Amino acid sequence: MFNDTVAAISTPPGEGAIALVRLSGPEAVAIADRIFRGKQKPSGMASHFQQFGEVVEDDRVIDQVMLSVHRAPASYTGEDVVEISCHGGVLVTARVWEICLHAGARTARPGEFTERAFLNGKLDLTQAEAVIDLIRAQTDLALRSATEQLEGRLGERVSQLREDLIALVANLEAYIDFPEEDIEPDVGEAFRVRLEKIRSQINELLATANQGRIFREGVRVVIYGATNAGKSSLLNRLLGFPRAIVSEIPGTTRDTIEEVVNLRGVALRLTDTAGLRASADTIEQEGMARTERSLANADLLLHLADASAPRPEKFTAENAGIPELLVLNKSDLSEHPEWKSSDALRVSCTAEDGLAGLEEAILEKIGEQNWEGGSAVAINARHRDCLRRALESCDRASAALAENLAPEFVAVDLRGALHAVGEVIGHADMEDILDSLFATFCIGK
Ligand SMILES: Nc1nc2c(ncn2[C@@H]2O[C@H](COP(=O)(O)OP(=O)(O)OP(=O)(O)O)[C@@H](O)[C@H]2O)c(=O)[nH]1
Ligand SMILES: [Mg+2]
Repeated sequence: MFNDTVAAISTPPGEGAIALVRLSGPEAVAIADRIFRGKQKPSGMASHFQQFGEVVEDDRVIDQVMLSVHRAPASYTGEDVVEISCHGGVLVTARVWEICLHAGARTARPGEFTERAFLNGKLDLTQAEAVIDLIRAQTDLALRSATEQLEGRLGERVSQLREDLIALVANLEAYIDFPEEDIEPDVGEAFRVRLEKIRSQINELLATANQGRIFREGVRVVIYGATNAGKSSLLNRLLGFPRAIVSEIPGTTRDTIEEVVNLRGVALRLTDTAGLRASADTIEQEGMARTERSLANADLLLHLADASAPRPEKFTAENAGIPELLVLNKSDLSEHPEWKSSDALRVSCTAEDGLAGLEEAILEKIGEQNWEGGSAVAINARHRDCLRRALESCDRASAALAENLAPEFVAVDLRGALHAVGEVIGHADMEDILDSLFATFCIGK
């Protein structure tokens, strides 16, 4: 528990109909008593009720407000929380907040309310992260994923995994520490099976990493092709505004340009790239090197070609495994015979033709890859890092077991795995092993 009380303006800066000033900590209610004048003192109010009144400073009324009290532990942070809804002017809101500070609160750091919620056990770490994801979500899909994470779906799966590991470690350590107790260690085949189950659970979670990245950042769609094919024109069309410079001079785009569009609830992180051609210009060469890097990290490629020109040389791209759509632009011009048998999509950026069909095709590809997702439980980069370390530790434990090393070696690796899994949800693990160990083994006899 914290012994200081923090205050912050919880609504975004700027003018609004209402702004919220929030206090959290042991002194929250006492501070509210000092600054608020209403029918009842905040300290006399029932939890989760609101009251109309005034915020005053030296008997001067600063604003008329609604104030609510949320008593520990049934509050967002798990501490006493007071929320003051004031009139949303920039100055008046700042005054109310300052008065809270004068009355004994300290300025809250960014994220401190959620940090306190986590440290007071109201949320696990995945849920705290979901709060940020929820606020930042730009599409329905990202929102759904964040909501499910906030509800604790990911946290539950990781907790289950962690409990399985704790049981395994506890069993092994009981065997090591108390040989005279004749504990049947679950070693040999049964132990291996349990460890294998844990490894496959970790692998299942790791497999959601790509999905998680797509939920949070969007599908990386890279437009590439020969110079002058109309790549920048296509980016502008899909965005709906002229973001990139378009010109008839080949080699116009030199840097990669990235923008996010929301295509029916799916976020697309669209990248326009420098056109590919042989060039002696060092800046253009750097641009093409950037194109190559974008291609390597893409989820979906849009290969754009000029329908009125012959097929460019080296036409097939070497981006193995990344789904790709071939798009022929400039369909308003007469098509070059070389494209005759091609089943590529035809569009015209200038005549605005075929673009709805292209959007359809992009969504279809995304559907094929299952990126719009059945279950929205998906890990983020931090979780992936922890889980990879956990898997490595499990692999080492497996190897130690296979080599018939002393159980101490296996235990050390399993503890490493447990620690890494605990990091996902923000758990210290020592006590839990002891609890589990003592629960299965009567030490006091
Ligand atoms: N006729 C016709 N011209 C187009 C179409 N789309 C783009 N253009 C023209 O093609 C030229 C090149 O367009 P850009 O969008 O700059 O091409 P780019 O692929 O980005 O070119 P670089 O950045 O140089 O690689 C411009 O003059 C555009 O106006 C189209 O659908 N039809
Ligand atoms: Mg361009």
